[in-house]
Amino acid sequence: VPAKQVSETKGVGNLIEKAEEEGVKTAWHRFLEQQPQCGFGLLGICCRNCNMGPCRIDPFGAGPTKGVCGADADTIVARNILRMIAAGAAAHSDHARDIVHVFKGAATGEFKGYRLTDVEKLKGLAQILGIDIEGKSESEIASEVAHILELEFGKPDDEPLKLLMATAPKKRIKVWERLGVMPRAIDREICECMHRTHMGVDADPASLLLHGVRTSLADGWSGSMMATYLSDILFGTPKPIKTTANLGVLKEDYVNIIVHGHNPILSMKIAEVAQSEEMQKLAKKYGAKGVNVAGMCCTGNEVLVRLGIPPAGNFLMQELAIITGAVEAMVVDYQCLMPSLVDVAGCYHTKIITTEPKAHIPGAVHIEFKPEKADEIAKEIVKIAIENFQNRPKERVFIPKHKSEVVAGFSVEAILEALGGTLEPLINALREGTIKGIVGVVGCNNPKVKHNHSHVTLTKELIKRDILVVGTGCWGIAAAMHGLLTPEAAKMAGEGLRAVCETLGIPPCLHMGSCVDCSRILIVLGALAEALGVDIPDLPVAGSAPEWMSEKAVSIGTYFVASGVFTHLGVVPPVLGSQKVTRLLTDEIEDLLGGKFYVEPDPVKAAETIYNVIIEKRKKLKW
Ligand code: BF8
Ligand code: SF4
Repeated sequence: VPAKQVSETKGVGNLIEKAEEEGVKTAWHRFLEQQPQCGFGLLGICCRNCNMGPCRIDPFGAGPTKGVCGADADTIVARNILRMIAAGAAAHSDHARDIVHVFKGAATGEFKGYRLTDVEKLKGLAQILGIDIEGKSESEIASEVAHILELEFGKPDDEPLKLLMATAPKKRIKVWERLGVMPRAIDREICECMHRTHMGVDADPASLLLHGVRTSLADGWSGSMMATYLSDILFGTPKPIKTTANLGVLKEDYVNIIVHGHNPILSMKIAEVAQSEEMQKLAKKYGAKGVNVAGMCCTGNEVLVRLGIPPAGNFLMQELAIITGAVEAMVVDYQCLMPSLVDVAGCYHTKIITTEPKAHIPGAVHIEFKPEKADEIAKEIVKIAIENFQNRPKERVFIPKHKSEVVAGFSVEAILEALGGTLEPLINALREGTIKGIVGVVGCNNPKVKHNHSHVTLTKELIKRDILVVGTGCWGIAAAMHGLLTPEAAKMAGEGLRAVCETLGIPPCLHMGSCVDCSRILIVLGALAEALGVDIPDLPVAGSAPEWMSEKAVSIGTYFVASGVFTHLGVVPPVLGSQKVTRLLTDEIEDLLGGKFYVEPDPVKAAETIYNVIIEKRKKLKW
């Protein structure tokens, strides 16, 4: 692997070289081994949905144009995309289900390790859900909220999702009603995706994609929304918090524990327990100066925005963290965990600790995390890490020293506070053109793209054009590692945005949290639209996933589009095998929903186009 060229981020190249010297493979090596990747797969025209297949469509029309059952490229591509949306929505929403469970246990007092931290937010949520809170205790209110939210998953009626109705703007709801895509229950829409894509059910690409829209709406405006709301209530609503990011946050003389995955239920506990005096003392007994917790991926974002735990890296850096030789344990829950972690850890002393009944990795140590015994289990895990410090081969440790300053934790509440309590100053800045627009940049890393290059380049190009960038997920960590999340980064912004940031003391790019926190972006969009009396497609805003890879990103992209947002993808989705589906997603869907997908791998060109779209929208608003 050309180590110095695969990433934009300092330290990555050095660790890839270290990996090669030590005979360790990373995602980049395996990506090369996979070349050339299957053309049918890339175009989305292979189907394995029944055992008459697998079937492949000849993209040049010289070979078969239909599968054994008669499904053509349009049907196959649409079905495959729908299954991606189903998986993405399932991941976000199942995560939400686990949080509701803990929220309920915290409310009743059953789960002693958790409590209701943000009671104001709880009351606000209860009220928008139509619960009368007068004279009720916190615990009663929370139990009623939990009851409504539990039903979001599988309520049997055809009424729309309650949380969506409570949070989405009225004008949007009308659009969805007209199209017949109002989601009824989260599990039901996901289940229906599987049913429709079973052999011999829905063959119409438009009908399939519309159900994809419905499923993604269930994710964004209910599943993910719920995960964000309840995580805030349990662990506190994020406020701007300072820390550092990149591999340099690992400490040579300390026991290093990395929390990786998505659910804060585990990571918040590990962070809390690791920082306890008892554990710090124990670490000293084993010859370390203390215990140091660092984050990876979205659970890293959860503890970053609430506790200021420094992220050691984003998705493509999970193996590299182990390759430093300085990590005693990587504690994981679910999603975005490379099974290779165990192989890499096998070359060092690192223990991979899986904790979720739904996410085992062969070769890992499995310690099941149970919320009723949260403190005990977290302690057991932290102890394993501490005891493992003595096994660290010191001569093999190499921690790149790079790290950047970060200010993260811009929840909607925090943004409002920075603005002085209302959206008015932001709306005025937008109207006057001091800020031209707002773009939500989100999503993963993908070895098809130079690591973090598209995230960073696109972001810089946007802020240069006076566009405020907000975002989540692995983008947030990329931006953090590249110094884009500090108030000083305002110097990289255009004159207008720079002045606004300097007045408010905020960065030109606002880190809003993990991927389920894309729901925070939806709330901002809804609030802006309602304040201006327009619909989301009228706003000078856009979305982008410059380096996306996961099925969750497909669901997010789809609910952005369905919410009326012009959405850029920096990596080509597997749809090009069907002109019809490609046209639907990148063009015709706009007439129905006001948003559409735009695919452009070059981040500079993408920024230019996004800017032009925003200027067009401004013109229509007569701004
Ligand atoms: O949920 S951005 S690589 S860590 S999928 Fe995964 Fe993508 Fe990172 Fe978070 Ni989101
Ligand atoms: Fe082939 Fe149709 Fe079966 Fe798919 S569902 S594998 S296209 S026969």
